[in-house]
Amino acid sequence: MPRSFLGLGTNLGDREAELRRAVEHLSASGDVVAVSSLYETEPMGGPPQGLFLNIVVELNTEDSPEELLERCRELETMAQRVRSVRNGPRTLDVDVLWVEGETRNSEELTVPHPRMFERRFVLEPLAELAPELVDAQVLAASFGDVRVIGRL
Ligand code: PH2
Ligand code: MG
Ligand code: MG
Repeated sequence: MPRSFLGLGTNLGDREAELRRAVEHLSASGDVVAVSSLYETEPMGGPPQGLFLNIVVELNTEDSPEELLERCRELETMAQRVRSVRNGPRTLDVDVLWVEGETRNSEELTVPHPRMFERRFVLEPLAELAPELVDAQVLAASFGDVRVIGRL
């Protein structure tokens, strides 16, 4: 079964509850195989804003990148995400990071995620679940402070 990785982030509302709800909803499909540690992370880009919580979730699924994107959007809608400022505060952001054997380059969807290799808030949790996907030098050169604060 192909491996896929989603990145989840939140810095508005009850951040842990948002992540827990999203993981529970994903898990209902039966294809969640791993959840990273819980990271508190420095906001990268956008206006001055509060610290994020970030995790990476691994799925074993035949879902296409487009189907995964649809699942991500459904989770964001459930979290009543409002899109105003680019890279601004959000109750929940769910991104398709990497899908085994698949690449996309469309207006709607770029896979692997185009900015994942510069963001420590993605690479650190991803490296926990799939160290072979994260080059040590790329990780060392990535940006933003992150720290593990526990597990969901
Ligand atoms: N998401 C962004 C932009 N900046 N910074 C952190 N720490 N965590 C995020 O999830 C995040 C961000 C765009 O989606
Ligand atoms: Mg994002
Ligand atoms: Mg997003």
